[in-house]
Amino acid sequence: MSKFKGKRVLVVGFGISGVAAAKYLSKQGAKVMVTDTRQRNELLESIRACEDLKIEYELGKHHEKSFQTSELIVLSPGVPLSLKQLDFAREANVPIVSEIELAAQAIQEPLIAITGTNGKTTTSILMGEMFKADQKPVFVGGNVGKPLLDYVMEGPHGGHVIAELSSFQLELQDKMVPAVAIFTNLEEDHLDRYLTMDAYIAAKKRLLKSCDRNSYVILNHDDPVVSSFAQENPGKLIWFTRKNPIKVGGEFAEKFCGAYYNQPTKQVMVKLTGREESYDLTLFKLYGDHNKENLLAAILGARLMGVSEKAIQQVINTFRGVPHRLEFVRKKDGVFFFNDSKGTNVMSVKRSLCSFPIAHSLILIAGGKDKNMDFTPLQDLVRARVKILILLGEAKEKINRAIGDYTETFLVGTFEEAVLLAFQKSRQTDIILLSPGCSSFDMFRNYEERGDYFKKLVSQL
Ligand code: UMA
Repeated sequence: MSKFKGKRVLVVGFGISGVAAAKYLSKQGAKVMVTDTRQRNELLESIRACEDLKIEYELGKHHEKSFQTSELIVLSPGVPLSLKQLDFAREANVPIVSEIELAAQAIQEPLIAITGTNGKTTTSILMGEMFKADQKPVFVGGNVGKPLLDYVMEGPHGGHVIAELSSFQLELQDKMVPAVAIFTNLEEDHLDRYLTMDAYIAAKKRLLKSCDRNSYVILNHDDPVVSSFAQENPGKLIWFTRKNPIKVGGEFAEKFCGAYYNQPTKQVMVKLTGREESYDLTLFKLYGDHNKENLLAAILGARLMGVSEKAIQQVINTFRGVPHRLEFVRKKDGVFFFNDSKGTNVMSVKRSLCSFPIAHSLILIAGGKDKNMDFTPLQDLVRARVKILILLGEAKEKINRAIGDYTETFLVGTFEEAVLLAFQKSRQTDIILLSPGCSSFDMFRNYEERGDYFKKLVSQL
């Protein structure tokens, strides 16, 4: 019998994650109540997804009493732990878990968990493609958009589970023991939720702490914060780096176990056992050094879980990228349009700006909802690479104060104006790049909706 049978469970937040939790628990016989600050008419999609289940709703507001009287609370990742109603639950000793934690307790298959500030979605999807190319069953979910509980409900595939995990999802993670844990990089993000960078890093580190001695821990040697995790690593340490370890020298070179990019030959070299493998990147289509890092991490995860060299090379040759991450949209009158709507923090904008050959002039469209970010680190790059900066959204004034003086800058009111102005100001071979550096929630439901809208406007030009 399910341990949830007859239990009064409160699901907080009724988005993608909350719907999966409500469905799963209801099917397990729990008495599920869902609470969301949004009104019924704003949640119709979620309600429809659960219409054949017996679920109670408390919408428009979170009531303290429901938090006190439940036997279990499942918190959506977007709901902060500082929500005051949760204090009533804590006082009443009601356990608070996440959808990810519920899934981790049910998943029996090897779990490959991927976290970091940037690159985790591309790494997850790229690695998933490698498994598929090798005919190995795989589920790719988590922050990438598919709840892990969907996998549990669909029934096990008997393969591997690749989970992209955000800091929000890791905050309540407790019992998961990954077969592989990957840390792509750690840079400033979500400082509207975490008061300090240390608090953000601590949330990410929960993944490291959940590893045991059998877990493979894959760290980015080129990232100072991530590489410092090696000191606390409980598992088997594997590195990836864009530099040849011989150049780093010392013990790192002698004992190197992992993957690196060999610039002169344009090859990825992998050394996990005595034998060194190489992968040719001549046909690899993704722009930017950061995508080489994502590829290195994906190859390691796939190889450690038994994916063949042939399947990996096949994916390297054919993978065309992930929507909304430096996605090529269209060439119109000699001008190239790229959608990087997933660029929701300053470092990801930086990476995207660095990804294009210097010969192109860039017109950057940025702005959205600020996450308490410092935009000044973009100053030099904007001066060097951005011909025109077009700002919009809630954060436009703040970004303008930080970087507006470093290139010709325009502030606009709508996306339509932004796209039109960018196109009017462009010349042949220019690149028009949407890379907002902010979340989308001031104007859109999510970054996908923002990116899709940008692509629609571009296609109508
Ligand atoms: N809500 C409340 N009370 C609150 C706050 C929110 O009721 O105090 C409600 C909102 O009204 C809304 C619901 O909670 O109805 C939204 O929940 P959510 O924000 O947790 O979003 P989901 O739709 O459940 O999607 C979540 C992840 N969202 C966030 O972490 C913000 C999705 O990541 C993830 O794909 C999905 O679960 C499935 O795992 C998105 C994301 O933006 C892509 N992630 C951040 C990022 O990548 O930067 C971390």
